[in-house]
Amino acid sequence: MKKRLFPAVLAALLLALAACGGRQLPEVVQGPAAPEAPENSAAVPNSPAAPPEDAPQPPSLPEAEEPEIPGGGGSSASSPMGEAYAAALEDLAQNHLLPNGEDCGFIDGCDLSANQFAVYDLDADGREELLILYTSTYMAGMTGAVYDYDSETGALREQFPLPLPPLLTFYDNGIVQADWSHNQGVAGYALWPYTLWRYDPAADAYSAAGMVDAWDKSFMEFYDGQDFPDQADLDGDGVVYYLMDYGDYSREHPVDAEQYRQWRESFLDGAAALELPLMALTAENIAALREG
Ligand SMILES: [Ca+2]
Ligand SMILES: [Ca+2]
Repeated sequence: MKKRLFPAVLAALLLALAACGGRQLPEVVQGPAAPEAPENSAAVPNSPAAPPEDAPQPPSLPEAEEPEIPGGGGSSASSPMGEAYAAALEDLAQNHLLPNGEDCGFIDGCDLSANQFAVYDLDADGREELLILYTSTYMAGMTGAVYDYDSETGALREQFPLPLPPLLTFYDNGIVQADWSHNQGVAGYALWPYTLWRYDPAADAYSAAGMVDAWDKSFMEFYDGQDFPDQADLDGDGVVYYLMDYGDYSREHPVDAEQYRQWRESFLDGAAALELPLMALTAENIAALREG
């Protein structure tokens, strides 16, 4: 059987390229074994069965902006908070340590400036958080994290209960879409699975609101002991969705596109994605945080 490049691997390669500027990362970026694929559904270039143009693309990191607007709003500059964020970023750039002291697993030779940060009021609580998107490491170690500054203790506090893959979209109503680092199931090109997180003002933290995966029949008709659930595919497009509570993965209850749309809208409610002032992790950009 012809070897197939799975979306999971594509995303992994994409992240690795983003992290290391084309430097080859061998087995470490490929993740666990992916399911077998039909012979003719290859995603390699020039394949007759290449995905349609409107198929979801493996997630990628957005481009960092030019460094003329450090701080993304500026009010943190020269403040104790800006100083604390700058110190944390220095520790990240120089010692490869996250603000919680964890080692990032920096891979020698990776381009540090491919990592990104932003200082921005992500949760609309009136204070700017520090967002870190760290990719100069193995797939499993790539991290997206949000830190708030505690003005009483001077410490940084993580706003997510765990590190996430650095594939985050922040919406202006406090919802965050966190794309999974792997698309190893049978969603094919219909959907990139993700978890939605919701900001809780009372806790000043994000909590998981739900997650979604899909099954694309054109990708695979039989999987994991199951036939594709045609009875749930009401619109007949060969795609069904699985709406799940966080941490409770199950393919027991397939639904169709309309129910998925309603589910997503129940969280997003017309919210718009924030355009974040992402900066490359460079000494200049960190210094600019201090200098204001
Ligand atoms: Ca905030
Ligand atoms: Ca369908």
